[in-house]
Amino acid sequence: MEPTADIALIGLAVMGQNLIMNMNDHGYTVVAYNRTTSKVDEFLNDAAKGSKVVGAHSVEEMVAKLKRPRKIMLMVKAGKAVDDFIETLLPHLEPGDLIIDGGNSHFPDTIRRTKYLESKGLLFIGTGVSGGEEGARFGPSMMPGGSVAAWPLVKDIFQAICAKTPAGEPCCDWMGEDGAGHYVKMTHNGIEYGDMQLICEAYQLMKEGLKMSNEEMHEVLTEWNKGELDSYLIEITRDILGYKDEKGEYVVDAIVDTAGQKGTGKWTSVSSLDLGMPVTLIGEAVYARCLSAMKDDRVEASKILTGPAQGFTGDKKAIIEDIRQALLASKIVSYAQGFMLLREAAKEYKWNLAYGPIAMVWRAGCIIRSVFLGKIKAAFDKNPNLSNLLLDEYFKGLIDRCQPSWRRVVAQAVTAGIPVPAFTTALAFYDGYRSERLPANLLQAQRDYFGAHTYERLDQPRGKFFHTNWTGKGGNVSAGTYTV
Ligand code: NBP
Repeated sequence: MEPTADIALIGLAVMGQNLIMNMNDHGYTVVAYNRTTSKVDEFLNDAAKGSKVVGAHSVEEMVAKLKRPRKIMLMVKAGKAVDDFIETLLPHLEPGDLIIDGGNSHFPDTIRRTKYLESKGLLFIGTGVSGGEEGARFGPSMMPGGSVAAWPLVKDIFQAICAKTPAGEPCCDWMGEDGAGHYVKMTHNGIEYGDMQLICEAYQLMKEGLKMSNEEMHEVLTEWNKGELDSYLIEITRDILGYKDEKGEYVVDAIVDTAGQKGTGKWTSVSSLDLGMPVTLIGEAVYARCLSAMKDDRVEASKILTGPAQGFTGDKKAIIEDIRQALLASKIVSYAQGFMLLREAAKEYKWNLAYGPIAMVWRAGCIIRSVFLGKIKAAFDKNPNLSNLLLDEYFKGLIDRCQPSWRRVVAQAVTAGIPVPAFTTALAFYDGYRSERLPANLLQAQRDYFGAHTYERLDQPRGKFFHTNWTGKGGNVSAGTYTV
């Protein structure tokens, strides 16, 4: 029988099934396969009933149904399952065939898999897919990277099924070599952690500082979502704050205050430390989840440790506007840090990342989609070499405008004893980044004092190192320079 299918998809859980139906809607013939093959029949008799989707009950059958070069997309649990499937597929494929991993894989795995499969004459793509179930079904944001020669093979399919910006541009573009796509997706998730934490801090300030009801906060977020903060996460928070159960009680109030995490925020923070990039807001967002998870300790500590008892003072409406502006300014810092990380990763891993297209890919379909990302895209379109988002005219103007509010909110929160780690770290970063001189001169002196680590001098060329015998007891031998 002549092979007729355009692509195969392995992994019939929520993401896989929805992506298949999305591809089907766009005219592609998809072969569906799953480790537990009974799920193939369930799918064909349920969601895929009446569609062009064909099933396979073995890898041989699946491969036989595919047009050459074969394109096989994995939507399985990240980690060992991906490696196991690659090994299972290998004997059935031939040079030029393509394996795509659409799961949330860690980028070093994607780098390794690209090299491995290319060494066997095959092509590999690791693609971030964002937007959850609904995104997969009706248009996700997609971030593919891997074997460069693989992109033309899937470009049409991916750009057909992905989300589109309000201007109609596809939210899927080639990110770069080997792990670039999964790195960009990881950074997306890290930024998502930051955005969520910032919104939670705004909520805490209104709830604890201003003693506002859910209904009042719901109304405030409804307003926020009409302006500069217009985004998916503000929209769902608005809806959550207004949501009551069948007994007429707010569900949000019944939820235990311990946050879960699946690791992509941690990966982003670890990578930022590896690359020496101060991505402080995402780091604080990860730690805030960790602190929230220490519920029993916090309950104990709350009975022992004290803090100020006061709420906020001042005009409520003005403070709400201050909170909105503090949120916006902190968000700018978070995205500036995220793009700093991408820039450094591009250098380290030799990826040719394009920042405007990355902002465009995140503009719709994904969890961090927002009007704000349109402004980021415009900033990078205007200057593709922009070294930091904070230096773009539009964002500089916004920060200038929001700054007084931002400082007032942080000061009020600190005075009232309300924890706002993301708001405060964003402001500290901003103040650090704009400082010509930081106290690291003293730090270098300390390092030289106890470890003879040497320092550079302001009155001498950079790269020339000096050591002082601070106590008169040490020798003049200095430690070798090294970077940690
Ligand atoms: P899951 O992450 O729950 O994975 C389920 C699929 O993996 C099933 O097809 C299952 O087969 C297969 N699988 C497992 Br579990 N262990 C396997 C193994 N050792 N060997 C072969 N297959 C194995 O599904 P999902 O939520 O649809 O997510 C798929 C991927 O997409 C994941 O990497 C996820 O992180 C990523 N992702 C998910 C979302 C989301 O919102 N859910 C969003 C974005 C990205 P079985 O049926 O035989 O058990």
